[in-house]
Amino acid sequence: ESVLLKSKFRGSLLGAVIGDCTGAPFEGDTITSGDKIVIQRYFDKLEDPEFKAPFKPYTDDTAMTKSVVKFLTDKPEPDYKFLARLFVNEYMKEPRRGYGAAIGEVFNKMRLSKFDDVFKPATEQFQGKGSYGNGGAMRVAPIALYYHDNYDAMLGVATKATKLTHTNTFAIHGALLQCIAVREALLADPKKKLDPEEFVASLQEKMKKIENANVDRDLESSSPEDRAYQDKLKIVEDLIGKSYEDLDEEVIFQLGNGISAYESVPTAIHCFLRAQNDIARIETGNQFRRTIQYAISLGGDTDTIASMAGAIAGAYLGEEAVNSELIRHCEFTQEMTEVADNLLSAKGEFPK
Ligand code: R7I
Ligand code: MG
Ligand code: MG
Ligand code: MG
Repeated sequence: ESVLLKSKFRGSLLGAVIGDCTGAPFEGDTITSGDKIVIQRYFDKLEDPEFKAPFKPYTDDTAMTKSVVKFLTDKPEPDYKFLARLFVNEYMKEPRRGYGAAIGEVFNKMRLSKFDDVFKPATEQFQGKGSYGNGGAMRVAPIALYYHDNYDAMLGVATKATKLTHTNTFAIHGALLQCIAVREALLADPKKKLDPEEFVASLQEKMKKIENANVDRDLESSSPEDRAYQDKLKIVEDLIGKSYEDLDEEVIFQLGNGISAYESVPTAIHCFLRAQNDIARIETGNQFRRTIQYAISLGGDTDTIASMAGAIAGAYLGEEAVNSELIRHCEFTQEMTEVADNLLSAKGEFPK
């Protein structure tokens, strides 16, 4: 039992960092069919034991994910001021890790106010509407792993950890959806074939509860759509099992591939589900690689969508599914394995 959990914790955090590192060179790109061949070769090389090259560096997605792990492992109770400091320290140390264009403002305000009210700066983003970026969702996996057996605590901590930087309802609900997806994947038996319809149905039911609860009524929200993610998940459901020629374009059109949570979290979930089966022009027998390679082949916010899809796939499949050459070619993967183990042992030490 705990052997499986250890493998799944490692798999999920490795998925997050490998998706980030391998996706980052393509961020913002529109991917043509020629580019898909390039991406196929790129992954073939990354899996080749003979291939020598400097590792692929990680970006803000991983920088913030590792801070979230530290927040969970280093304190007996959730301490959001501590998490804010970790985010800011990481950002000050390496501001060129590809952070979202607006988030530096939040960090500067936190620092200048000496972390007085760490939740305030995020509320001031985008004329008080709060950022709808996917920055909350991209770093949420450790919270799903840690709190997988305490669902309500998981949602509470994921909400607050997101609100340090993102207060728009779309960003918060997107982070919760990603968190729930990682948890469901963790709880699924990797030896049994996953039922995509069942997986989506469970997410739909949970998002319905969240979107109907209107706990966020008091939040400033740019567009208070109460069914936003339920509707997106209906599209994810409708896409299951489809495999016609223009499917990628349809996925991009209907689900999106952008930096908003709304246009990336449902897409990441779709990538995880579609990669349960073979995908045309993605030549690999490895489901973990297929998930990440497919996510990148959609273009747009490739590092983040691949990172989120990788975190879900890794939580389902476990560490054994991850090619060791792929691990070797990405930055911070060795450390992330240790960090995953710390996260699991902290869970025993401080049962929150
Ligand atoms: O969400 P965030 O942390 O960015 C994460 C993304 C990932 O792709 C990373 O890999 C990295 O590349 O960036 O950072 P934010 O700056 O809060 O949000 C990202 C972007 O979304 C912003 O810089 C804006 O371009 C856009 N955005 C908005 N635009 C208009 N109105 C977010 N919220 C709004 C808005 O309300
Ligand atoms: Mg990034
Ligand atoms: Mg970027
Ligand atoms: Mg990105």
